[in-house]
Amino acid sequence: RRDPRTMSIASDAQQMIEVARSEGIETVWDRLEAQQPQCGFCVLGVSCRNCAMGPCRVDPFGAGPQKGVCGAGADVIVARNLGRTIAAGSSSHSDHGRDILEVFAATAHGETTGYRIQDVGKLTRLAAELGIPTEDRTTTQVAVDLADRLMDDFGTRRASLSFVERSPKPRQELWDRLGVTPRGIDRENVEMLHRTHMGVDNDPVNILLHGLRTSLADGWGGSMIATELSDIMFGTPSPVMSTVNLGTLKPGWVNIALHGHNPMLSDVIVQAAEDPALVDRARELGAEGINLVGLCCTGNELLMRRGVPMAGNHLMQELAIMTGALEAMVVDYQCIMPSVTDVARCYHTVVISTADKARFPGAVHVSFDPGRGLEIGRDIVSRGVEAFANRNPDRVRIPDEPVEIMAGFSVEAILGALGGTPAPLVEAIADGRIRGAVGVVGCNNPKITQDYGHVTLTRRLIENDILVLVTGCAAVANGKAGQMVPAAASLAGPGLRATCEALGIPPVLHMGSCVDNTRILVLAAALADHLGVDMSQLPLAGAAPEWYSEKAVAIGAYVVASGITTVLGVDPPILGSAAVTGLLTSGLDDVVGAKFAVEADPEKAAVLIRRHIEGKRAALGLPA
Ligand code: NFS
Ligand code: SF4
Repeated sequence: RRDPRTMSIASDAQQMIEVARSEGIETVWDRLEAQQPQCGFCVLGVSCRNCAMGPCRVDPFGAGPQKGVCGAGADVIVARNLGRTIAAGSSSHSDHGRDILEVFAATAHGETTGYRIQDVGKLTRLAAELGIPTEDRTTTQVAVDLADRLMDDFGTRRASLSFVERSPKPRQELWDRLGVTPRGIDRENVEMLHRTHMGVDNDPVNILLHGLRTSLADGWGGSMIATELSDIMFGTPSPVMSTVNLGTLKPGWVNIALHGHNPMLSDVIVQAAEDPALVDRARELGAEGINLVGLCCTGNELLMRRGVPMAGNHLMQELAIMTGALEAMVVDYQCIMPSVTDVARCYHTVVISTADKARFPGAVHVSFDPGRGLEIGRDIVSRGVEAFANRNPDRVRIPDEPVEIMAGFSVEAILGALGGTPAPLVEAIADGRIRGAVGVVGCNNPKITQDYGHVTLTRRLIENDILVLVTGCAAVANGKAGQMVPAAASLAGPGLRATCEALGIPPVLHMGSCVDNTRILVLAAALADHLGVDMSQLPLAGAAPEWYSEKAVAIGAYVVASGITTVLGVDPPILGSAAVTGLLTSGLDDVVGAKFAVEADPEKAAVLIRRHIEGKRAALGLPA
């Protein structure tokens, strides 16, 4: 059997994989093995089931059919598949953004409980930025107008999304010239589905350009709306200490894991868990209290804003239940494996689904309604508390002690730490103390030893004086490895180390959940504007060493379309088309000033990124 050390570098995961085996419970790694060998046509992207004349596949070796029934060759099929993947990812993040926007609008109209405008300053700044009058007006009036304005961004009434204006002028002009300026968030996604219907857009380059536009509608649209309005409603993050890994579960306590993505649910649950009546009930049942932990991006949202401990990233969701110490797993949507209800059946854990658009057979469904936010939050926490009575203490196995992590680096917090302007960071980059910055983002994927890609790449970058910005599951990986506390500055090269020590910050900054990758865009735009250049000229890069999800593809596409070269650690299913592969990994550089690279080995990816950053520095005339 496979050695658990080849499955994850994290000791909590390794120990729980052994538990899974001894209990005979199937995990994501077992199912990946059972799927071998995975379909070679699909791996290369040359299979199509877009219509009922198919399904079709193109023979990558040239001996069999080179066209589908409709006549589509490998280039069109690969481009169409990629386009649909981008649309699915972009739609996921943007629909999350819409959910936040709807709750924000309802809150502005006084129709919710448990929500309020927490960051009035940010509301006012955002409104002013978008030309909404703020003087002599109430918070409510401004919020209503802001909600209206952003609702328009989802539809077809605008020629360009509101936040496109935030990108540097040369980038906006480039997007206009290429015809990829995003017009409406829903519109670009719908248009992608239209274009990839049989017999519509049969030009792979044209499809891919629209793929960039679709992704930009996420990065500078739906996701950015999610981030900005979450900050306004739940607070803009500022540096906070917390803990991470499965050791955050506490043996004598009611443990409730909040898993999924949208902070609008988890935020009211945090409020409900402080309800003295529920805490008393937990004590009555013999527990010491109620312990909330996060998983995946909901966990990141709570960690960033409230310092809630983080139980783990993507591949930890099944293992968290196997600790036998989890009373409830509360889920909303995205990245929640259907298998969690199967694992929960072997324990006393209640899985509670909350989003009407994401139902899980085997879960208890508590339909979320922001009009009764607090009440529903209490109902959910109470179900977790009652489940404590069913816990079997003999089956409780919590591996490891938690590790410390510092989170909360919003752009506002970073600029605040620098004295309100990007100047000190720009100077540190300009004189070479910091060589550049890299966003290490994205998922876990069982095809890669869990966390190895994130932790190794990040380590090599900081050792070489490159500041690392992390989000999503990449952030959790680095946290578990102890690379996200101020003391981790000692792991960094001398220039980065000195800067971090002077500011009291880690060399790896937690910027939030995956929708919060938009914070990285905003920071990149601020640096570019400060220097009077485009983002593509900056010594920056992106990396998704262990990506798995469609959302990650949309993120990669908008990061590249924004001018930041991105390295993937897992092959995207495009290699069956030399034309598409060539465009993405080389030709795109001449079009948007950035491209994709694929490198599975994080040691080699680090070298590739360092070379790229030094190249950008040289082009700007910065010291070697
Ligand atoms: Ni991002 Fe968050 Fe994690 Fe990947 Fe999933 S949790 S939105 S998609 S797996 S980083
Ligand atoms: Fe086959 Fe063309 Fe239909 Fe795709 S769209 S399934 S390639 S006939």
